Amino acid sequence: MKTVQDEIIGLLPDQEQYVVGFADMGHLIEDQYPFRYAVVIGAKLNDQIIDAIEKAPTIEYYDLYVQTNRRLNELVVEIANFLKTKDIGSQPIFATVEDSELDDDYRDHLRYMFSHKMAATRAGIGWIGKTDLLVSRRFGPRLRLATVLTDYEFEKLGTPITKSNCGKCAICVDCCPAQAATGMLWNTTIDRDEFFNAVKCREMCRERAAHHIHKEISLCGVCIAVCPKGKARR
Ligand code: B12
Repeated sequence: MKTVQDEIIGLLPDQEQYVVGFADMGHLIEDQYPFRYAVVIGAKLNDQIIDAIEKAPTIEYYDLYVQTNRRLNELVVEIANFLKTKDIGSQPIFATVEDSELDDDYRDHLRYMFSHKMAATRAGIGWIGKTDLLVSRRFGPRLRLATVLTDYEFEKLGTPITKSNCGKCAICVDCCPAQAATGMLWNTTIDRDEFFNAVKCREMCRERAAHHIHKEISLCGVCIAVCPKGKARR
């Protein structure tokens, strides 16, 4: 008989283009959400489009970002609706944060109340790289994430990843146009602000997006493009 987990995996449109993980969030989100478990979905980003990002975002990357968010948002709603048919409580967390959800605290600290990357490390999908990206085992950082929180205890939960696997590689640190990273290796006891300056990153993202694609958005993608973990093996 198919488990709930198998059925969720079956909802993915294409197994080659998506990664899915199941996480026990323990006490990590209990102050914010009444759920303990998470289904994390990663949608692979197109290699040709990512490879074409050299120093700034391209219009093709912007279109991919919009499309991927839409696909992921639809998928997490579909998973939540499926869980509802089984009387299982859940809440989809979208890939993007709407402007209406953002308060002054977010603008000052650039921290949203739910981190997809945290759910992804707990699900065993990957680790946090030196420029604070989720580096997945399958697609490197070339993926966007969305999550469904639930109170259903899945049959097979992922094994959490608690430290970086980037070793001495510092390509993303050297290539970051904002010089936002210190090069320190991540582990679960280190706060983002100890190794990554999100304010510098955001300023550069907005400057480059305005200049190169004429959009008011925080878009860059250089750290995604240069990571050797995600590059297609040719
Ligand atoms: C705010 C935000 C930004 C801010 C701040 C970025 C930042 N690094 O914090 C700004 C505007 C600068 C930004 C920029 C970009 N962003 Co952004 N952003 C977000 C958003 C909305 C929230 C992130 C957040 O709250 N950060 C706060 C810190 C504290 O959390 P965190 O960085 O997520 O991760 C920390 C914790 O998770 C912790 N952690 C991980 N596992 C565990 C386990 C335990 C036990 C503990 C205690 C901690 C822990 O480790 C991390 C470092 O401390 C997320 C969407 C979301 N809801 O998650 C997207 C998101 C992080 N952004 C994303 C992307 C792709 C970008 C850009 C590349 C833009 C672009 N699309 O071109 C750039 C570059 C970002 C970079 N190098 O980090 C992707 C990342 C995908 C990936 N492969 O990692 C996300 C997940 C969106 C998505 N749906 O996929 N972003």
